[in-house]
Amino acid sequence: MIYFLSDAHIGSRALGDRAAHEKHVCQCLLSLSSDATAVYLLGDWFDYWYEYVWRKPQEYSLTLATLRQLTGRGIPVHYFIGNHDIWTFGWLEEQTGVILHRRPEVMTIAGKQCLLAHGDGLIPSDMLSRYPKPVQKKIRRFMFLRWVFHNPVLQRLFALVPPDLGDRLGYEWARRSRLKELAHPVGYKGENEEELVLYAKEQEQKRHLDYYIFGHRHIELDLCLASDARVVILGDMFRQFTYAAMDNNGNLTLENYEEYKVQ
Ligand SMILES: [Mn+2]
Repeated sequence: MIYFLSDAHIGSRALGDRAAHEKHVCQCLLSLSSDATAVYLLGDWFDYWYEYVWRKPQEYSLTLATLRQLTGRGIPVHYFIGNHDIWTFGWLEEQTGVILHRRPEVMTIAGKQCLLAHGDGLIPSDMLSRYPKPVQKKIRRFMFLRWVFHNPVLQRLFALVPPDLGDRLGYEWARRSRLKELAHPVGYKGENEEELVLYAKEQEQKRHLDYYIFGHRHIELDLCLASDARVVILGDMFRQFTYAAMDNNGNLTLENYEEYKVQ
C-alpha cells in the first residue's frame, strides 16, 4: 500500500498534551508501515520547523526516529513542505533519509498520474478577481507572507535571530493560526468555490491526470471531476486522523486512524 498523510502540526502550542499527540501520530505511521511500499507526507507535518545554523529543531526526537525507522527499512518517505515547515535546509533529509519536495510534483504512482502538493498558494489565475475586495486583500496578504517565507535571503536573515526568540515567534504565529482555524473552521466551499478543486480543473484543461492529492485544508474530500480526474483532500493528522491509502492497482480510498481527542 501507498499512504498519503498531511497536516499533523506536531509540536503545536494549541495542543494541551503535544507529546501524546506526537506519540499517536508516530504510532499511526508505524502501524501503516507494516504494509507500506511508500509514504507521502503532504506538508505541515510539523507546526513549526526552522533549522538554525547553530541549533537544529530539538523537540521532535520521536518523529525523527520514526521517520528514520521507516526509511531504514527501505520505505521511501516523501516529505513535501507545507506553509509551517518551509525552513529546512538539508538537515531533516540528512537526519531521517526522507526525500524532500519543495514544490507540487506530478508523479506516476501505482500506474496513476498524480499531482501531489500541500495546497497552499495554489489559486487559479482567474480566481482572485472574482472575490469581493476584502477577501482579495486577505489572499494578497497571505501570498505576500508566503513570498517572504519562501525568500532565500529573508530565510537566512531569520537565522540571525537568537533561536529561543525565533522559536517563540514561530510557535506563537503557528499557534494563533491553528486556534483561529479551530474556532472558525472553513468547511468545504463547494465545487465552484474551493480553490484546490478549481486549481485541479484548471490543470485538467492543460493535460489529464488521474489524481490531485492535497493537504492544507483540514477537510476530507474525494471528488470526481467531469474529466474523470479525482481531487482528494486528506483531512489531517491533527485532530481528524484521516489519510489516503492506494493499492498497487492505483485504487485510492480515504481512511481513518483510531480516534484521539485533542486536549
Ligand atoms: Mn497548511
